[in-house]
Amino acid sequence: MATELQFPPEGAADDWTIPQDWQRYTAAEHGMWDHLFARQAAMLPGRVVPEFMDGLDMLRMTKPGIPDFDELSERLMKATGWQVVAVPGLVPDRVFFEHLANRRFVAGRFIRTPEQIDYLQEPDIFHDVFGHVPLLAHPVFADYMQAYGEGGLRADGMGAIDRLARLYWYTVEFGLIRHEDGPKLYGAGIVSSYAESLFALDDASPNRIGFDLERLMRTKYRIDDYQQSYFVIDSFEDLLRQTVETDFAPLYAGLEGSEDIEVEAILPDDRVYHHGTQDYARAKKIAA
Ligand code: HBI
Ligand code: FE
Repeated sequence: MATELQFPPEGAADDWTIPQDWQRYTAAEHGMWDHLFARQAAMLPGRVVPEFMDGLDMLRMTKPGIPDFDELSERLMKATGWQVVAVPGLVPDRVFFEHLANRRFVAGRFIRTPEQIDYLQEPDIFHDVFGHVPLLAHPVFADYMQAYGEGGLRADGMGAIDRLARLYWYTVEFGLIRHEDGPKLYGAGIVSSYAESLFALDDASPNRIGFDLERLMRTKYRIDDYQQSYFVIDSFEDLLRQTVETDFAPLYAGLEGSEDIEVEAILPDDRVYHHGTQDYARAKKIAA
């Protein structure tokens, strides 16, 4: 991850928010949004959890151009009490959790350039808004995101942020969900990426393992490339129940000193949907 600033930059409020300045976007920037949107909208149906497409429709994200956060927040507020606010980039964990705990999703306002079309270090507005916002219109997922924020504030007090960051990474960013005709995508990092939307579901390389909170909190993750393991939740209801019903303090205590699990590992009591070949990661290592 790019280095996080420690103090709000020039022009940002104390809570790190900045104006979106929607009227400043150029035709080229709107065009970039439309290009990325059209590419994902064409390939996601049938691959992404249906509630994601419902959210796109309900929030009128199907209309052309970069969404105006005020319009988006008005609709989102009616649906689940969430709003979208602009920030300059990655914000300190505590600031991030504080916003989520108050149903404010922090989003970048910049959009990637043509050179960055398939990979960029920092989340841009397409990752944050197309990837994360549609499911915030889903009541149960909206509750999960707020519970995550509240859990983050508590974890901060217990020095357990990196445990919780793994939960975020393997659900909100790179999660798969069980569906009658096989696992579907819902993680924002996947659905906002054309190539990873294919890789995460179709490629024989990565593991696909049933969600297990404790196991997942011990599992390392990749920030520089596709994941080598993806975790499949049974439902958003189950994910929310496990999060709000778990007393995290004893869970963190129990994890103290436990060995981290490598990204490619499969454990004896994993519920294995797919035992990956890891061909992709091995080929990358050889090429490196
Ligand atoms: N800041 N703007 C922004 N977006 C994020 O997704 C984000 C962040 N700060 C911290 C963070 N994510 C994660 O490290 C936490 O989930 C732990
Ligand atoms: Fe994200």
